[in-house]
Amino acid sequence: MKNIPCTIFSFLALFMAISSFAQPPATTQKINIIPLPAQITYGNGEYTLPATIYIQARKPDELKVANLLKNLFKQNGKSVIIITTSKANINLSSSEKSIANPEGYTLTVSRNNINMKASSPAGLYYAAQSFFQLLPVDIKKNIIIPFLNITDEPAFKWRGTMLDVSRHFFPVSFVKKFIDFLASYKINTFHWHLTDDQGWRIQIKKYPKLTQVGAWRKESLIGEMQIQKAKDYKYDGIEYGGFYTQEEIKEIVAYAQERFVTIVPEIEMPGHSLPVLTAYPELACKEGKYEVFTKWGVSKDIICPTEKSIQFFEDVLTEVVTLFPGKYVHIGGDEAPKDVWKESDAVKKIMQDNKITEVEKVQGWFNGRIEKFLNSKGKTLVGWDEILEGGISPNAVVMSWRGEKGGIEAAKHKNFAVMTPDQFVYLDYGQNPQIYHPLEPIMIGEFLSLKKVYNYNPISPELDSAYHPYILGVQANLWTEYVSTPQKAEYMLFPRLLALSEIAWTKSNKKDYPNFINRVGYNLLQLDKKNVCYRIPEPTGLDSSLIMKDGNKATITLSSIIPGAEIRYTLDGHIPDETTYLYVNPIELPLGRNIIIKAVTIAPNKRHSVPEEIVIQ
Ligand code: TNX
Repeated sequence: MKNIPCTIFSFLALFMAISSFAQPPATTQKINIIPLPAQITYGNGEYTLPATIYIQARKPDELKVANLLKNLFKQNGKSVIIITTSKANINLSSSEKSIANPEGYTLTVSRNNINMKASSPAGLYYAAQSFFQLLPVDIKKNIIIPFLNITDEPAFKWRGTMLDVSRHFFPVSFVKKFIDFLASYKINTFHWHLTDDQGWRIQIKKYPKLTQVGAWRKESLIGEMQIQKAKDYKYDGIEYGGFYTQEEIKEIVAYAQERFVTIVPEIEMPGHSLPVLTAYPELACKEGKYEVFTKWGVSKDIICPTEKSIQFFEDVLTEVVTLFPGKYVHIGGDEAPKDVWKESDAVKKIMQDNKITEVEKVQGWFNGRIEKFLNSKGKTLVGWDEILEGGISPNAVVMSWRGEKGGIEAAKHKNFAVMTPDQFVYLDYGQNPQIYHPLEPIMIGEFLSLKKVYNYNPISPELDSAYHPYILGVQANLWTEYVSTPQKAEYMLFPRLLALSEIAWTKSNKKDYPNFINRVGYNLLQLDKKNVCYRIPEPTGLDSSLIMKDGNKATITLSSIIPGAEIRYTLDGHIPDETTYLYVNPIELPLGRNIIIKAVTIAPNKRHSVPEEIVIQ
């Protein structure tokens, strides 16, 4: 049976909230901020917040941060008074001219008080995010924070995460929770993949059929498509869909702005656009009846690049740019096979009129038209790396997904690029080296470990330093063919999103994986407080390189990165649970008997990891 993560999780969380919570003793508590700040120095001693906490704030943005702190403290039984004079326990300032980077900040905890300083509202907000992570998991008790001095600023400007809401639709409440995730880890860009073959998800007033028709598919494919033969595909027979009204979009945009997250909307063209053709078949090169895709993959039916289609997208984008205040608009551009274009008289005519000799280049011409329009609205075009193939303008931003090649090529042409190579940052890839593990939920057939995300450096060694400034940053993508619920999305995001935040924010010369995973463990406990269905990491130690063999015995040392987690194991092939052996001390086993040892982590929230196993020979 497939493990459906977290179905009972909300009950457990409720239970945990009222029961005593396992947490590391205060003495072992370290500084666990993710992403790791640029610089931390420690003092000698600790500051204890009093029962009534005074927070100083003067300007409106300082007051906003003060209220964030106040809400958190009040929910935990503390009283908070916001004042404008400087005799407070916590002082906030967002007009500290000496802090050059607008997203940078300082945070000091000293004998007298706690100070958070920045030169802009965003920086102050990030100081507060770091402060939240300094707090103990249980802040109902005394809040004791070690004396320290943090000076921090980001490595990259574009720290992004993409959510695909086409393959599966996510409610407004989850989109907001997703934005909260980004904000907590200082990820400032939410790339919102709003349209694809399987559903159009944004209301466009001029073209109501886009959502009346295009937001719904007749049914969905069952199971992992990549391991089935096309003739065996089965469908569930259940109509599926949904979309965001413009009112909802405005609400989400405002929500993101409050948290210093910029939304980059993506409207795919000319490929991945079956809902457009279903609603408005006159935009196809070939007459016919089109259908919103019910399976995954790439459709050969793409939009015909005619004047009518260009007008259509200009109309759509006119509404899009009024909804999203950010500078960037993503037009997709990936996976657009030209089979239909090759046969089309309309495309032949476009090629003649514009002296284009290869059909592939027609996409470049089409993108150019759209880009001109976006530029006229003050926006910058972003596209997947396929946009390079048809030729791009000097202003377009390339999102490098088929490895790093596209990003490197773009930067060498002095185009800005965002690195999002699939093999390092695709969070729809599985988290178990055994891809089709029976206890993992269904997912696309690739493996991407936490460590691999963490070790990725967005600045390729192939790139000469003169081009480094063209790498705007890095982004993780959550495609959702196999991610049908918010819980599953959380399972795929965490803990790997923590690694993404760190490679986006922290300079790469600070890389230290053991230090990172310790901080991850502590952060997972904080995620419990937010009801997040993260994937429980397996125990470490069942790796042949870590097992000590000596004479005729093997010694196995197990550990979990989650503070307060239990490890349970079996030696008889059964899946460990609460009733099997509790790991206390290193396990000694005789060699030469082929003993299978299986172990699971049982987190303080009572959820179990997938078992890890090895045969001791
Ligand atoms: C490729 S990444 C796609 C998506 C899929 C994804 C699955 C990109 C620009 N195109 O349409 O969802 O792979 O991993």
